[in-house]
This record gives sequence, structure tokens and C-alpha cells, in this order.
Amino acid sequence: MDQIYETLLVEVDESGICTLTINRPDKLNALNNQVLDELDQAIDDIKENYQVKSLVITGAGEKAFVAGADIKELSSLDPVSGEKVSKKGQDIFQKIEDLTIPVIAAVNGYALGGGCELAMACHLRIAFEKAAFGLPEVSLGLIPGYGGTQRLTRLVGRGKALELIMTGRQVKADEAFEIGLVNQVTEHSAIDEAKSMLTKIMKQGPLAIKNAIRAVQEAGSGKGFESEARLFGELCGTADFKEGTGAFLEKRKPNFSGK
Ligand code: CO8
Repeated sequence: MDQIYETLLVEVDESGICTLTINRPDKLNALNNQVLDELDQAIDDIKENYQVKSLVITGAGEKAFVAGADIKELSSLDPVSGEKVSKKGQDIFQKIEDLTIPVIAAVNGYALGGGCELAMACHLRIAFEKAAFGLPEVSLGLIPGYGGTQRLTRLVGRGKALELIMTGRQVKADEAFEIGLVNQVTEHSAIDEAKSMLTKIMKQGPLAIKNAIRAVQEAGSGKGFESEARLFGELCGTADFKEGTGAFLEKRKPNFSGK
């Protein structure tokens, strides 16, 4: 990755795992305009970089993943600019959700407001045991505006989503796991656990992983079953399918080419 960012750190390791770190630790990695613009650019760069096979998103420092949108910037919004900024953030987070490489949020600390919304835009979430999640926007006279009302409802159901949004209360990692907001809680490093999970995922057929993400994305769209059948059929024409089934029948490990 040649691009230099001021508010992000982006590294790709030899196995193709890209780690994107929101890097404003003195402001608990709050998402200001610059972070959002750089995140947008970084996701475009990642999409174009064939060496990147999977992505971990995390926050710098020990205290926070991301403590939300930058409240100083938020405070000067009016109805027109507010809607615009909300839409901008939604579009960037949707771009993350639409990536067809696996994306894991490694939540090392506070994931509040826009930070919780960013974590929810990732395909999976792994939380350090001391991490805390919450959508406290109502305490600022706002509602979540980066997709939180929609993604939290999808993840935890309508009743629990409304409870968390209307009270604004924080949930610790254990409770977040119990309600389905996170996939795994760890007493170790969330980044290491995320990389370990990605390493397992990356051993599967890459085209199958891509189509699995695409099919799940269609859930609830009204075209989910149709898309699943199409994406399933598409995979039946791949070398990876021949290799995966052949390896099973020959009692050996598959060696996928991604073709
Ligand atoms: N925005 C700006 N600065 C922040 C933010 C934030 N969200 N969070 C923390 N900071 C800053 C603090 O101001 C402080 O800066 P400084 O040292 O210059 O005073 C520094 O980070 C350290 O923070 P604290 O001293 O507050 O650290 P504590 O350990 O005492 O507290 C908390 C940690 C509990 C996380 C506390 O910082 C906090 O409550 N932060 C705000 C959390 C919050 O309300 N987040 C939601 C923001 S709203 C939002 O995300 C809306 C998203 C949708 C937007 C839609 C489009 C416009």
C-alpha cells in the first residue's frame, strides 16, 4: 500500500492480512472528517490491491477502538449538513460491508456511537474482554447516523436494539457476545484473535468465501434465495470446486487456486 495517511495506519502482512488502524489515540480515535475521508480512500485502495486477502479494522492505543464521531465537529451541524454527513458515513461503512474479502473488527476498547457502527459494518467482531459497546447518541440529542439503527437491529433484534439506542447504555464484551453483537470475546489481543480467525478462513476456497459474503449480503432483500442459487451455481464452474471435492474424495487437504 503506497498511500500515506495521517489518521490511519495500514499494513499488509505476507499472508495477505491487511490491518487498518484508526490512529487518533489522543482523541480515542474519534471519527472526524479527515478520518472518514482517509477511510474511504483506504477501502478503495484495499479493493484494488490483489495482495490483500482479508482485513482487520482496529483502533490505536489500549483504551478505545473508536469512541464515536468527533463530537466537536458534530456540534456545528445543521439539518442540511447533518443529513449530508450522515449519508457520507453510511456510504463509507456500506463500502466496508460490501467488501468481498472477510473483514473483522478487532475491538480493543470503547466502541461507542460511530465506533460501534463501524464495528457493525465489519463482517465479524472480536472483542477484548474489557471492551465496551454502545450507541449513546440520544445523550447528545441525536440518533445513530452511520447505519447503527439498521445494523444493530439486524444483529440483535428490534427490542434489544431499541433498548440500547433509547437508553444509550454501554454493554461490556460479555453481554455484547450474549446478545449477538460480537462473535467472540478474548482475554488476549483482539487483533491476534482476529488474525487467527482470518488465517482459518483464508484456508477455505477464496471464491466460496467471496460468494458466501455476497449471498449473506442479500439476506432480507427479497432476492436472497435467488442470489444464493446463482452464486452456488457460479461456484460449481470453478477449479476451486473441483479441487475441494476432489481433495475430499482423495482424502487429502485441498490446495485452492482461487480460480
Ligand atoms: N469526539 C471527540 N473527542 C472525543 C470523543 C468523541 N467522540 N471521545 C473522546 N474524545 C476525546 C476527549 O474529548 C478527550 O480529549 P481531550 O484530552 O482533548 O480533552 C480525549 O478524547 C480523551 O477522552 P476522555 O478524557 O473523555 O476519556 P475518559 O477515559 O475519561 O472517557 C469515554 C472515555 C467514556 C469514551 C468518553 O471519552 C466519552 O464519553 N466519549 C464520547 C462517547 C460518545 O458519546 N460517542 C458518540 C459520539 S456521537 C456519534 O458517534 C454519532 C455517530 C453518527 C454521526 C452521524 C452523522 C453526523
